[in-house]
Amino acid sequence: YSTFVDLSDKLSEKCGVLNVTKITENGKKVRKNWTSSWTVLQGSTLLFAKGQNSATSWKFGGNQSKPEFAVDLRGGSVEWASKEKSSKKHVIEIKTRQGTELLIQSEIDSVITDWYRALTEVINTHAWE
Ligand code: I3S
Repeated sequence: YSTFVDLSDKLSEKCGVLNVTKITENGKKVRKNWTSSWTVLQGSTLLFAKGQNSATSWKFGGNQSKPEFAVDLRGGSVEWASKEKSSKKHVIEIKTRQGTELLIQSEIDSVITDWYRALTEVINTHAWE
């Protein structure tokens, strides 16, 4: 675990494993499907890679390094999800300008708090683009 922390500190991007589900796609409500996903914040793009070896292949450019999906955070919003959105603890709701809504969650509150901070910073930085 400490190796992982050391590695991610050296990368300019933020990354880690989160639980993720889409709730809306292109403005339409979709069925929740929580999955554990390797998550990367790269500039103003948030990328998700599914699969067991996502972390390794992402960093070392393996053939699974393509993201499962990616969202552009510019012009979007981030907030703590209300109880109506999920019964889980520590859930963040992300809305994009393109009409996608996602929930991301971690059982570890320091982890999700760091993500909240990072995402808020990106959204504030790119608010007027
Ligand atoms: O908001 P919902 O519909 O109560 O979300 C829950 C369901 O999506 C449920 O799946 P199915 O209804 O497809 O079987 C999930 O297993 C739950 O995890 C969802 O709720 P939470 O509160 O965990 O986000």
